[in-house]
Amino acid sequence: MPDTLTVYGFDASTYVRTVRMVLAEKGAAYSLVPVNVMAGEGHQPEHLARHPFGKVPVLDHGGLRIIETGAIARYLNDVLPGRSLVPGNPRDRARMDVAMSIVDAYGYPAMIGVAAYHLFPDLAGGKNAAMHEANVERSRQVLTELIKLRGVDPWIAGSERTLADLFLAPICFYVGLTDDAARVFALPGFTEWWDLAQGLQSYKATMPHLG
Ligand SMILES: N[C@@H](CCC(=O)N[C@@H](CS)C(=O)NCC(=O)O)C(=O)O
Repeated sequence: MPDTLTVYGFDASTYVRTVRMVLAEKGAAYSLVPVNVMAGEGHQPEHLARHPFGKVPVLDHGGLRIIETGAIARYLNDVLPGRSLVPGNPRDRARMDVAMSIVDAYGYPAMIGVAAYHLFPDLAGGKNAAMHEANVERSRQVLTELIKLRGVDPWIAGSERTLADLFLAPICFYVGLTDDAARVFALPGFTEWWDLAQGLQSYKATMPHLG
């Protein structure tokens, strides 16, 4: 019997959704064990034993535990059959890695900041207008750099979808729910990518159930 795949996390998490999109792209069966970090469950001893920094996702594959979305996504891409989500050529692979790093380091904090301002301000420490404007500007800067990286290609790192697209799409989903979507997304070339990303089966199949 093949080793089972278990993801610890919750479907509203953008990072968890990236991992779920990889699994959906590969057509892999897995179970999602709920850990709602918004309800403080990430810092319960049971979860800290899985992830010392109290974050989701965590992957368990037949007893092998992996944390950090980039590492999980690359591991799944390596071990699961199906079309690779990592470019075979070094040039596009570097573009993908740069994009994933930009999304992780600068995109997530700013764009989730924009979403939190509208959707869950209490969890983000209240509404701070100055910080919000800074997050909008930062989000636009991040998307501008990613569009530049994409160049003439349809996807961020080339002619096919890669992990970079699967990193960005779940975060754009939340910005898209807010009144700031128009100004954050009003960048030349963004809509073409966003339309493609929203059309992915793996995107549609992992829509979070927001209460
Ligand atoms: N660097 C981590 C970031 C994961 C992350 O920030 N996950 C969020 C949910 S989208 C989380 O667990 N937040 C809980 C917290 O910060 O306490 C990764 O790549 O997996």
